[in-house]
Amino acid sequence: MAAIATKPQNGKSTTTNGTSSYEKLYREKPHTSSLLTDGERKKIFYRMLQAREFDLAMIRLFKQGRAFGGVYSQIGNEATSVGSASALAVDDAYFPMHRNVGGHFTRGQELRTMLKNFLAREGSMMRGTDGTGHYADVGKKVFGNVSHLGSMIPVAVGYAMAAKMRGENTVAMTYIGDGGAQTGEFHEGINLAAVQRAPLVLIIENNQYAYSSPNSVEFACERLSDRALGYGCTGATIDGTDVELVFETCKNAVENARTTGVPAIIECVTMRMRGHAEHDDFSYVPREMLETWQKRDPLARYEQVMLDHKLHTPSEIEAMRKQLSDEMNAAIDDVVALPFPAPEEGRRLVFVD
Ligand SMILES: Cc1ncc(C[n+]2csc(CCOP(=O)(O)OP(=O)(O)O)c2C)c(N)n1
Ligand SMILES: [Mg+2]
Repeated sequence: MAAIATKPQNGKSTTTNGTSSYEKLYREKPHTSSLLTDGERKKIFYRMLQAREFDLAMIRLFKQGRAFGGVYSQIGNEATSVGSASALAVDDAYFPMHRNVGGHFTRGQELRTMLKNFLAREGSMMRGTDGTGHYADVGKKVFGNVSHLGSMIPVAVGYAMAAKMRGENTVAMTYIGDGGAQTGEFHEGINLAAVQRAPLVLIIENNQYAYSSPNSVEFACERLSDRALGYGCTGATIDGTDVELVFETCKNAVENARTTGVPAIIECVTMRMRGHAEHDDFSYVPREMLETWQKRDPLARYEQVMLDHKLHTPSEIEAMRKQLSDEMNAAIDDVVALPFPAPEEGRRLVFVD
């Protein structure tokens, strides 16, 4: 009988303090995708800016005591969120997680609709019972997050299987964090998708931490996309701060899933630049680590691309920021004036009579 290896075949040699093999992913010069027109580049940049402004506004509202529940910022995740969502066709289905504000905007969600949800107002898609993005908007094919980590993956797989049975030729895209990727449902879901040839693209947002747990205590394999081999799907680990690289990798995965039914695991490596939510001071994150990742800010990187390619001038970008922030402030003024739901609303639709 062959001896069993006594060392991990492929174990991570270090933690995520800046020296693991993930470090090799980062390139000073961002990728330029031949699949994008300049008009599409500008749209992607705009969505990233919009997502950042939304986050900054929500952080302000939280500090003012005007936002309820957790405020989960996606700062650091804009390239992953917007780049991946931009790879979908309108008829494809989108199952976002809690750091995908940019993806909601990319799917055409209106600012006021988002704010009504996030500020828990009566008449919002979640009827004011929640202050995040758990809504579903069937018309836009956005099926907002199931809170239990991992549980949305089998739901998205089910959608992809149903779409295939109906002959729709659509793809389902969903997300999971580095922490959520360690749940049983991650494994069951991706295995089922592979066996059923269900067109699913699963993005792992590896932002280094699950709440206060670093990658080093979450998994022992080298990279999370290595799992693709074990399940019989395609896989890639990429720099999640490089939006055109994210877009191109996802676009290829989406079209491959559409034509062959083979699902994909795409691990986007980035950094959660705030606490888990705004109540968390994230003092457990080494400050040098944040400084390293600050230099890789996905929005700043793409802003530089806009300038280098002469797609925008600095003053145009400033004007865009001002316009977005003015729109945000006007929308906040309107939405905070709306009533909250009656308390009984919380019990409605929980059980069927
Ligand atoms: C099954 C389950 N366990 C715990 C939680 C509480 N929880 C919500 S988000 C979170 C951290 C998730 O980390 P990760 O998956 O890396 O995503 P990130 O927040 O870093 O984007 C935890 C523990 C939950 N929602 N579901
Ligand atoms: Mg995480």
